[in-house]
Amino acid sequence: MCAKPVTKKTPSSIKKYDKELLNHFYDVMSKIRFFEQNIQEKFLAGVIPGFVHVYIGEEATGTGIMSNLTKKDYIQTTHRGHGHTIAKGADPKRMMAEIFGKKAGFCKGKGGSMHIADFSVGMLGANGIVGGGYTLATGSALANKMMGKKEIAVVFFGDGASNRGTFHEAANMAAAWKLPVLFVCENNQWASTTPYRTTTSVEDIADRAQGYGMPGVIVDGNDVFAVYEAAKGLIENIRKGEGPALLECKTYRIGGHFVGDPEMYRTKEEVQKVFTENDPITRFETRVLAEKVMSQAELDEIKSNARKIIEEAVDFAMQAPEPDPAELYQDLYV
Ligand SMILES: Cc1ncc(C[n+]2csc(CCOP(=O)(O)OP(=O)(O)O)c2C)c(N)n1
Repeated sequence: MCAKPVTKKTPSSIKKYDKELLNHFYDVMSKIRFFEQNIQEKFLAGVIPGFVHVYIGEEATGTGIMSNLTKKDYIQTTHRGHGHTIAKGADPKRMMAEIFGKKAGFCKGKGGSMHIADFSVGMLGANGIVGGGYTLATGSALANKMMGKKEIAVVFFGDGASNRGTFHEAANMAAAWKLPVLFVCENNQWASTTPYRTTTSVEDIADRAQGYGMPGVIVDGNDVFAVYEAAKGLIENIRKGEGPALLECKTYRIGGHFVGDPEMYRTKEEVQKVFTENDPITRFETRVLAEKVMSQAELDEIKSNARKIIEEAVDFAMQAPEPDPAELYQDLYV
């Protein structure tokens, strides 16, 4: 039996961070925010087909974790996976084209928002099936172990998904076979319209790590520095062959469950309070300026470059050709 989960605190100082990593954190979080804001706007204008779930408010978790990975490490993400995919290094133009249903998209426009994959950066797939990623990530970690590779697999899931049986099956197998997997629960407090406390038997989802004999860590998911450091420690141990771990990032879903959600189940004041007091991007800006590790001019330059890249991705997707109907039945089986 492993010990109770520990809560990893924010570093007392960020002066030791090198400039490149600070710039990277801000660049990735800004790109994710602009990407999602553009998606919201275009979806509500009726330009994007299907259904979209945005990652606004959760940018620090994906960014902090992915900053510890290489392109050869694998990730599996969810229906809310645009942010993870950007943070893993996928091209925003091809992502945007996929979401717009265009031929230039990662899946030739046939997958859409919930089914983007880019194997070239180790992004094995988003998944419309809640809890669909655990066993795939565990399988890819098993493959890596059998082939003697040092790369790991990371699977992202929500608080709602933590109650699926697939979590328990994959966690047990990963722990029993000491597979190189990091289970990352992004506890954004909501599963669709349901607050997690009404459906979940434990106070902290990280408590479940003990049941499988793996380390569990809890971290403030809106603090990119805390997430980065918590993930770093766990990933170092996973790479050494010590087996899987569970990281619970406490965050908040600032957007509705899906774009267009009337959000009858919570108040506007609740969401506004989080946005005002706990937005991960504002918190980053406030901290780097207070500790004088970045200047306002540097932040402005990174932000305007990120905005330009995302606007170019939108233009690319708007102008990209539609898929040819004759290709409808191609690529269904591989
Ligand atoms: C197996 C399965 N059950 C139900 C759904 C419908 N559904 C889509 S998202 C969602 C809520 C997921 O909540 P959570 O795992 O906390 O992720 P979040 O949306 O908060 O990121 C549900 C129930 C589904 N897609 N797949």
